[in-house]
Amino acid sequence: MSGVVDTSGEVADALAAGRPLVALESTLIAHGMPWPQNVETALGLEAEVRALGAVPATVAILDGRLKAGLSREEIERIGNDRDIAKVSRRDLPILIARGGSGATTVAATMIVAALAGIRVFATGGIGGVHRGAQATFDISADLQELARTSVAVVCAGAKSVLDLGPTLEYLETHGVPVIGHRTDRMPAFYSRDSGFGVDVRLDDPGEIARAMKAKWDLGLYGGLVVANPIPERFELPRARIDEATEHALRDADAQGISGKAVTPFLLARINALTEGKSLRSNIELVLNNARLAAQIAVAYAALRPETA
Ligand code: PSU
Ligand code: MN
Repeated sequence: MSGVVDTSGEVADALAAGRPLVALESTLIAHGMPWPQNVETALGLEAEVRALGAVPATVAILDGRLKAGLSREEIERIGNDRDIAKVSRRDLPILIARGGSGATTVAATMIVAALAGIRVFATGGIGGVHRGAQATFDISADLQELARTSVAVVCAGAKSVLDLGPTLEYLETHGVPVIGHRTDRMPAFYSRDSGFGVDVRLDDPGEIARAMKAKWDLGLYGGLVVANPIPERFELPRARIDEATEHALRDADAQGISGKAVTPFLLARINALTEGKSLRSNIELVLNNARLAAQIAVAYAALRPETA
C-alpha cells in the first residue's frame, strides 16, 4: 500500500483487512459513454461488484490527488464534466503538479490500482494497436502498462476499431498472458469472436486467481488479460459493427482526429451509426466484466499471503 493514493474509507478498510477489491476505470465514464448512461453505468458497476462480495474502487485523479474509491458526487462530477481530461501514464505527473482532475484510462488505472495494492481491475475493452499503426505509430499505452504493471485486467477483448493481430503479438512479446474466460476465442468487444484465438481458456475464477498468484510469485511482474466475451444476447452482428467501424474510421480520418481523441471519437461515432445499439452492448459487457472481476478478486483474496 502507498500513501500517494487517497483511498475511500471503504477501500482503505478492505485493503487493511485483506478483503477482495476490484478497481474500475473512469475514462469509460467520462469519454467512452454519453451522460447520463455513463453515470448510471459507473454506479451499476459498483453495485455488481458489491453484490458478489468485493469492494469497488473507482479510480480517477481529482484536484491533483490520485483516488481509489469515489463518492457518488465524485462519480457524477466526472460523468458531467465535458472538459475532464483523459489521463494516461504520461499525464499523471502533470496533473499532480497542476492540481488538475481527470479520468483514468486502463493504463493509468492500473498504475493507481497497483500503488494502492489492488490486483484486479474491470474495464470494457483494453486499448491496443490501431489500424494503420504502421504509419501513425498509434499504439495504446495500455499495452505497455500490461507489460509492466502487476494487475489482472478483465475486459471484453480489445475494441473492434483496433488491429487485433498486432495487438496480440505485442502482448505475446511482452509476456502478458491472454486468458479466455469460457472461450477459446479472443473476443472483440461488441462481438464474441475476433477471428483470433486466446493463449489459454480458463473457466474457473479460482484458476485465474491462481495464475495471477503464480505469475507474481515468480517475480514475473506485469499484467494479465482476462478476456470475457460479451453475453450472447447483447452481441451485435459482425457485419453491422464492421460497417459502422469502417464508417467511423473514415470520418475520423476526414476530420483529422488523432492522438488520445481517436478512441472516444470512434466510440461516439459507432454509437450514433448503430442508433445506440453499441452503447447498450458496451454497458452490458462492462457490467459482465465487473461480475467476473469480483469473482476473481474473491478467489484471489483467499490465496493469501500475497507476495507481488
Ligand atoms: N473501454 C471502453 N470504453 C473506453 C475505453 C475502454 O469500453 O472508453 C478507454 C479506456 O480507458 C482505454 C482507452 O484505456 O479507451 C484507450 O485509449 P487510447 O486508445 O487512446 O490509449
Ligand atoms: Mn492512441
